[in-house]
Amino acid sequence: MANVTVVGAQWGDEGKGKIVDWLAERADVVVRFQGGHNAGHTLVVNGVTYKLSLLPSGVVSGTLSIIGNGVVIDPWHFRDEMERLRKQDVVITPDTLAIAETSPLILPLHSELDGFREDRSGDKKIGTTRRGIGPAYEDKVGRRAIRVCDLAHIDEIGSRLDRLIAHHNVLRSGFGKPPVDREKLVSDLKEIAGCILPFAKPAWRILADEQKKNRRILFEGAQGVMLDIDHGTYPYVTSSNTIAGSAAGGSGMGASAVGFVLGIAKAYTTRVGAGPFPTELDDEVGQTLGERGHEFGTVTGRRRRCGWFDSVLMRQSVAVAGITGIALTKLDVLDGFDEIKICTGYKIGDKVYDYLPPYYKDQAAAKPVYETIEGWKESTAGARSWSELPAQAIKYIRRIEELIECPITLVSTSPEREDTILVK
Ligand code: 2SA
Ligand code: MG
Repeated sequence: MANVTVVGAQWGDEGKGKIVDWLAERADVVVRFQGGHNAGHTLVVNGVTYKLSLLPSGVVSGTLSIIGNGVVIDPWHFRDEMERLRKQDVVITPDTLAIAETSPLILPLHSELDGFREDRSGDKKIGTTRRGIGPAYEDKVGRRAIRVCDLAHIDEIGSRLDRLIAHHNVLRSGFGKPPVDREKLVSDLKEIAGCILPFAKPAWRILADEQKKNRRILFEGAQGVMLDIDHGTYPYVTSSNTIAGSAAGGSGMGASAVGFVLGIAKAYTTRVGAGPFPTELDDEVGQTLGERGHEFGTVTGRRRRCGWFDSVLMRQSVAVAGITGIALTKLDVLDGFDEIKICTGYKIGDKVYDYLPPYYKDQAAAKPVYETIEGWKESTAGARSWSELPAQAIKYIRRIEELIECPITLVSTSPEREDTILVK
C-alpha cells in the first residue's frame, strides 16, 4: 500500500472511522491534518465501540499517530478523550502519538464565542458543534493564536496573550458578555501544559523520516468535502479545508505525499447542522433512512437530516478533492425499499444544472432531478464479497460509479471492520 488519504465526500459522517480503522491495520502511520474535536469517528472493533473526536483513529490499534499542524487542539478535550480511551484499555504514549508543536490551541474563549454567535443567530445559525473550531482558525489566520509550542513558555508570552484577549474582549462586549478572565486563563494553561507537552514534537520531521523509510502513511480527513471552507456550501461549512490537498499542508509534507485519495460516501446522503441539502427528504422515507442508519451526531447527538444519494454533488466532490476511488458505506440501509432514487441534476428556477452553483440562494432553491431504480429485497448487511450482493444492489453501485465518474473500490456493509468488500 502506498500512502492513502481518506476524505469524507459528502457532508461528514460517511463512516470514515470504520474505513480508516480498516486501513490503519495496513498502515504504519495515521495522521489527522485538519479540523479538531468537531469530528466524530466511530470504530467498532471486536464488538467494542470507540468514539474519537480529536485523536487519529490509529491510536486504537496502537499505530503511530500524528496530530498535524492543520488541526486545532483543545487541550482540555485532549486530556478527557485520552482518559476515556484509557478506561477502554487503549494505551497511548508519546511513543505512539505526536502532536505538531505548531498546532493552534482552542481556548475556552473560542468555544464561548462560537456559542454566543450561534445563540444570537436565530434561524441563521450555521449549526456548528459549538466547540470553538471557527474562532480558533480565525485567530490562527489573524496571527493571534497561542500554539502548542507556546505552552512551554506561558510566562514569556504575556504580550501575545494581551493582544489575543484584547481582540476577544471587543467581540464579547458586542454580545454583552464579560471580558476574558486573564488570570484564570493563564493558570488553566499552566495546569494543562503538562498533559500536552510530552506529546509535542516536530511532526513534520517524524513524517519526513517515516517517508524516507518508505513507511505507509494514512491521512485521516474529518468532516466532508461539502463542508470545505472553499469548495463547500459556504457559509454553511466548517472552517478548514477538508479536501485531500490539505493533507500535505496540514501535516508538513509535500503534495506528492497525499497518494491514493479514498473518498468515503454513504449510499444515501445525510447532513447535520444547517445549510442547503437538495435531496433532503422530510417524509417517511427520510425518517426510515435516519432510523435504520442510526443517524445521530457522534459529537453532539443531533439528529442528522437524510435524503437520497446525490450524484451531482458527488461528481463535484470527486473533482475538487481529487478522489481516486470511493468507499461506499451503509449500503444495507437501503435494503428493502421498492424503489431507490438518485439525484442526477438540479432545477433552479427554469434552468437545469449539472453542478451545484455557488450562490447560497441558488443552492437553497435547488430542486433535485431524480432517476429511479428498482430496489432489492434481500439483506446486504454483513456481506463480505461481491457475490453475496443482490443483482439490483450491484446495478445501483455500477450506476453510481458511472454518474460520479469515479470507481467504487470498497463497499462497507456494517460497522464491523471485517464486513467490507474490496471491489476488484
Ligand atoms: P464547526 O463546529 O464549526 O465545524 O461546524 C460547522 C459546520 O460543519 C459541520 N460539522 C460536521 N458535520 C458532520 N459531522 C461532524 N462531526 C460530528 C459527527 C458532528 C456531530 O461526526 O457526528 O456530532 O454533531 C461535523 N463537524 C462539523 C457542522 O454541523 C456545521 O454545519
Ligand atoms: Mg462523524
